[in-house]
Amino acid sequence: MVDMGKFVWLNGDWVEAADANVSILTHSIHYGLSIFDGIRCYQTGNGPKVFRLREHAQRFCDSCKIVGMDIELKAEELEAIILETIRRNGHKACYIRPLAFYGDDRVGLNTLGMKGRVAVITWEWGAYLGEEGLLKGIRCKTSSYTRHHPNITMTRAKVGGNYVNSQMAKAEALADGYDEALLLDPEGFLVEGSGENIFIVEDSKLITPPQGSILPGITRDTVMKLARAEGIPVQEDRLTRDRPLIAEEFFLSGTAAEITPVREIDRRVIGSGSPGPITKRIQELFFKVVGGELPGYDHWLTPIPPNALS
Ligand code: PPE
Repeated sequence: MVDMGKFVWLNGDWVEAADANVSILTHSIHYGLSIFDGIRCYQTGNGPKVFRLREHAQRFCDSCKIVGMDIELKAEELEAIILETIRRNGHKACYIRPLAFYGDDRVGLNTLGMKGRVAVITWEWGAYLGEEGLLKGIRCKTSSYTRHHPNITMTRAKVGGNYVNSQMAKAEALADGYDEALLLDPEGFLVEGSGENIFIVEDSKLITPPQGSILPGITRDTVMKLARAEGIPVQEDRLTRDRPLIAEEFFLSGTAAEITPVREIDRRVIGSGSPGPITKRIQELFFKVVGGELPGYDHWLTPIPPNALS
């Protein structure tokens, strides 16, 4: 069982987590059209702070717009609801899951005119790929599943249904004894993990796949900005699946996965087999930033006000 915060915001009210339930005819359960995002709130020296809340709230609203789901909520309103949910639940650090879905007002595929319902759920979530993974690196498998073409399902949007593909890839990788799956796009270029963006280090430069079929991750953007500020060159380039095998370093980025080093892909050891200097430096900078310990990045951290909704 996931240990949720005491209250969930559901359609305009805070309800106890145990009572935050939906009908069996909930449209999104039947047809997979839901929108979600994932945000982390970190403990800092000055109380809990939400990392890049503005960007996550905006992406959530953009995802709804992309699929034509009307949630009657602006990004700023969602931000206030998220902050108030964290305050009510008394979290010091947590993962935040805004969710938009179609309810039980209709069956059938016609969603025109339907309104999206919204929930904000929080829970405490440790290292997504394990503490040891963060420290020593994980083992990945190139998946037999292909990442969506953006004209099949729109990949900029965090649509629940898009994640059927990620779940297949993840289950396959785990069943085969790996920790995570890596996916190729329909043209055969390596683009993403099942729930993370990817970076390789080549000639001491960071290289990450360009926008296309990827979810343009907020952690990906954070890594690119931190690296450039540190004087580490960053390039966007398409990656054939053989390129990471001979890269110096490889890591994954994501809200849940944070900065997770990869030590092995398809039974080939990457670099020295343990996290390399650039991965370690990026990881260190990332945790300093989210912990409020690096000057100059306060604008990425939102404190929890006494009442965000007043
Ligand atoms: N690609 C995919 C496919 C993806 O799902 C995520 C986040 C990212 C890249 C990284 O995006 P960002 O979080 O903005 O840096 N995946 C979320 C879901 C994890 C889950 O298992 O649930 C997350 O990290 O919150």
